[in-house]
Amino acid sequence: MREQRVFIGLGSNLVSPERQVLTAFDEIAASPGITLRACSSLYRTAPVGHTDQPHFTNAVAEVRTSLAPKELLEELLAIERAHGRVREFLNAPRTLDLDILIYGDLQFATEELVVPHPRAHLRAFVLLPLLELAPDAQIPGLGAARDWLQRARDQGITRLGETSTLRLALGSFADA
Ligand code: PH2
Ligand code: MG
Ligand code: MG
Repeated sequence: MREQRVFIGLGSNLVSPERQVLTAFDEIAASPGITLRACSSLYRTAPVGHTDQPHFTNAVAEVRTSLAPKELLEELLAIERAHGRVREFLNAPRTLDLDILIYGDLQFATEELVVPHPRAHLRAFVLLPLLELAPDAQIPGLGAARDWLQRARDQGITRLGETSTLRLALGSFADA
Protein backbone atom coordinates (compact mmCIF):
# COMPACT_ATOMS: atom_id res chain seq x y z
CA MET A 1 0.00 0.00 0.00
CA ARG A 2 1.14 3.56 -0.75
CA GLU A 3 2.39 5.55 2.24
CA GLN A 4 -0.40 7.46 3.92
CA ARG A 5 -0.52 10.57 6.08
CA VAL A 6 -2.19 9.63 9.34
CA PHE A 7 -3.12 11.56 12.47
CA ILE A 8 -3.26 9.73 15.80
CA GLY A 9 -4.92 11.09 18.93
CA LEU A 10 -3.20 10.46 22.28
CA GLY A 11 -4.97 10.73 25.62
CA SER A 12 -4.27 9.80 29.24
CA ASN A 13 -5.82 10.61 32.59
CA LEU A 14 -4.19 8.08 34.95
CA VAL A 15 -0.68 7.58 36.39
CA SER A 16 1.36 10.62 35.25
CA PRO A 17 -0.61 11.44 32.10
CA GLU A 18 2.06 13.73 30.66
CA ARG A 19 4.71 11.03 30.92
CA GLN A 20 2.34 8.47 29.39
CA VAL A 21 1.79 10.70 26.37
CA LEU A 22 5.46 11.63 25.93
CA THR A 23 6.59 8.00 26.08
CA ALA A 24 3.80 7.02 23.69
CA PHE A 25 5.25 9.43 21.10
CA ASP A 26 8.59 7.57 21.43
CA GLU A 27 6.90 4.19 21.14
CA ILE A 28 4.97 5.25 18.05
CA ALA A 29 8.27 6.44 16.53
CA ALA A 30 9.88 3.07 17.34
CA SER A 31 7.01 1.00 15.91
CA PRO A 32 7.80 -1.03 12.80
CA GLY A 33 6.23 0.49 9.70
CA ILE A 34 5.40 3.85 11.32
CA THR A 35 7.38 7.07 10.83
CA LEU A 36 6.65 9.82 13.32
CA ARG A 37 6.61 13.19 11.53
CA ALA A 38 5.38 15.66 14.13
CA CYS A 39 4.11 15.88 17.70
CA SER A 40 1.63 18.53 18.81
CA SER A 41 1.92 20.33 22.12
CA LEU A 42 0.34 18.64 25.11
CA TYR A 43 -3.01 19.95 26.32
CA ARG A 44 -4.83 19.61 29.61
CA THR A 45 -8.49 18.97 28.84
CA ALA A 46 -11.76 18.59 30.71
CA PRO A 47 -13.21 15.08 30.41
CA VAL A 48 -15.84 14.78 27.67
CA GLY A 49 -18.64 12.22 27.96
CA HIS A 50 -18.17 10.52 31.32
CA THR A 51 -17.30 13.72 33.22
CA ASP A 52 -16.74 12.26 36.71
CA GLN A 53 -13.07 11.43 36.10
CA PRO A 54 -9.73 13.25 36.19
CA HIS A 55 -8.73 15.79 33.56
CA PHE A 56 -6.90 14.40 30.53
CA THR A 57 -3.62 15.16 28.86
CA ASN A 58 -4.20 15.05 25.09
CA ALA A 59 -2.04 15.47 22.01
CA VAL A 60 -1.92 14.50 18.33
CA ALA A 61 0.85 12.77 16.35
CA GLU A 62 1.32 13.04 12.59
CA VAL A 63 2.78 9.87 11.09
CA ARG A 64 3.46 8.28 7.72
CA THR A 65 2.75 4.59 7.28
CA SER A 66 2.20 1.92 4.67
CA LEU A 67 0.44 -0.25 7.24
CA ALA A 68 -3.22 -0.90 6.50
CA PRO A 69 -5.60 0.71 9.04
CA LYS A 70 -6.21 -2.59 10.81
CA GLU A 71 -2.45 -3.28 11.06
CA LEU A 72 -1.85 0.22 12.38
CA LEU A 73 -4.61 -0.26 14.95
CA GLU A 74 -2.94 -3.47 16.15
CA GLU A 75 0.34 -1.60 16.69
CA LEU A 76 -1.44 1.13 18.64
CA LEU A 77 -3.35 -1.36 20.79
CA ALA A 78 -0.05 -3.09 21.62
CA ILE A 79 1.34 0.24 22.84
CA GLU A 80 -1.82 0.83 24.93
CA ARG A 81 -1.41 -2.60 26.49
CA ALA A 82 2.24 -1.89 27.29
CA HIS A 83 0.97 1.11 29.28
CA GLY A 84 -1.20 -1.21 31.33
CA ARG A 85 -4.47 -0.09 29.79
CA VAL A 86 -7.45 -1.92 31.23
CA ARG A 87 -10.85 -1.52 29.56
CA GLU A 88 -13.34 -1.38 32.42
CA PHE A 89 -16.24 0.45 30.78
CA LEU A 90 -16.79 2.75 27.83
CA ASN A 91 -14.93 6.07 28.32
CA ALA A 92 -13.43 4.89 31.64
CA PRO A 93 -10.25 6.61 32.89
CA ARG A 94 -7.21 5.24 31.08
CA THR A 95 -3.42 5.21 31.25
CA LEU A 96 -3.25 5.59 27.47
CA ASP A 97 -5.69 5.85 24.58
CA LEU A 98 -4.40 5.93 21.00
CA ASP A 99 -7.00 6.62 18.33
CA ILE A 100 -6.63 6.73 14.56
CA LEU A 101 -8.22 10.11 13.80
CA ILE A 102 -7.59 10.54 10.08
CA TYR A 103 -6.06 8.02 7.69
CA GLY A 104 -5.26 9.72 4.35
CA ASP A 105 -8.60 10.44 2.71
CA LEU A 106 -10.08 7.10 3.66
CA GLN A 107 -13.61 6.74 4.99
CA PHE A 108 -14.85 3.38 6.23
CA ALA A 109 -16.55 1.66 9.14
CA THR A 110 -16.07 -1.87 10.39
CA GLU A 111 -17.08 -3.30 13.74
CA GLU A 112 -13.53 -2.73 15.05
CA LEU A 113 -12.62 0.58 13.50
CA VAL A 114 -14.33 3.68 12.13
CA VAL A 115 -12.24 6.14 10.09
CA PRO A 116 -12.20 9.10 10.40
CA HIS A 117 -12.75 8.78 14.15
CA PRO A 118 -16.53 9.28 14.55
CA ARG A 119 -16.24 11.98 17.23
CA ALA A 120 -12.97 13.69 16.22
CA HIS A 121 -14.78 16.67 14.67
CA LEU A 122 -16.74 17.36 17.88
CA ARG A 123 -13.82 17.45 20.32
CA ALA A 124 -11.60 20.43 20.98
CA PHE A 125 -9.00 18.07 22.52
CA VAL A 126 -8.59 16.53 19.05
CA LEU A 127 -9.15 19.59 16.85
CA LEU A 128 -6.79 22.04 18.56
CA PRO A 129 -3.67 19.81 18.51
CA LEU A 130 -4.57 18.62 15.00
CA LEU A 131 -4.80 22.20 13.73
CA GLU A 132 -1.49 23.01 15.39
CA LEU A 133 0.13 20.38 13.12
CA ALA A 134 -2.04 20.89 10.04
CA PRO A 135 -3.90 24.22 9.96
CA ASP A 136 -5.66 23.19 6.72
CA ALA A 137 -6.57 19.69 7.89
CA GLN A 138 -9.63 18.22 6.24
CA ILE A 139 -11.64 15.52 7.95
CA PRO A 140 -12.74 13.22 5.12
CA GLY A 141 -16.48 13.54 4.59
CA LEU A 142 -16.79 16.35 7.16
CA GLY A 143 -14.76 19.27 5.82
CA ALA A 144 -12.26 21.63 7.41
CA ALA A 145 -11.21 20.84 11.00
CA ARG A 146 -10.90 24.61 11.53
CA ASP A 147 -14.65 25.09 10.99
CA TRP A 148 -15.51 22.38 13.50
CA LEU A 149 -13.30 23.96 16.16
CA GLN A 150 -15.53 27.05 16.11
CA ARG A 151 -18.36 24.84 17.38
CA ALA A 152 -16.24 23.19 20.10
CA ARG A 153 -14.62 26.30 21.48
CA ASP A 154 -16.49 26.24 24.80
CA GLN A 155 -14.77 22.94 25.77
CA GLY A 156 -12.18 23.38 28.53
CA ILE A 157 -8.68 23.03 27.09
CA THR A 158 -5.35 24.55 28.12
CA ARG A 159 -2.05 24.23 26.27
CA LEU A 160 0.57 22.81 28.65
CA GLY A 161 3.57 23.33 26.38
CA GLU A 162 5.61 21.81 23.58
CA THR A 163 6.77 18.22 23.93
CA SER A 164 10.47 19.21 23.92
CA THR A 165 9.92 21.68 26.78
CA LEU A 166 7.83 19.24 28.80
CA ARG A 167 10.40 16.47 28.34
CA LEU A 168 13.05 18.70 29.87
CA ALA A 169 10.78 19.83 32.70
CA LEU A 170 9.62 16.31 33.57
CA GLY A 171 13.11 14.85 33.16
CA SER A 172 14.65 17.28 35.60
CA PHE A 173 11.98 16.52 38.20
CA ALA A 174 12.10 12.76 37.67
CA ASP A 175 11.02 10.94 40.83
CA ALA A 176 11.36 14.15 42.87
N1 PH2 B 1 -11.42 10.38 25.57
C1 PH2 B 1 -12.59 9.79 25.62
C2 PH2 B 1 -13.73 10.35 26.33
N2 PH2 B 1 -13.50 11.64 26.87
N3 PH2 B 1 -12.17 13.51 27.27
C3 PH2 B 1 -11.00 14.14 27.13
N4 PH2 B 1 -10.87 15.37 27.61
N5 PH2 B 1 -9.93 13.56 26.51
C4 PH2 B 1 -10.01 12.31 25.98
O1 PH2 B 1 -9.03 11.80 25.41
C5 PH2 B 1 -11.26 11.61 26.11
C6 PH2 B 1 -12.33 12.25 26.75
C7 PH2 B 1 -12.79 8.50 24.95
O2 PH2 B 1 -11.70 8.04 24.30
MG1 MG C 1 -10.58 7.84 22.44
MG1 MG D 1 -9.48 4.46 21.75
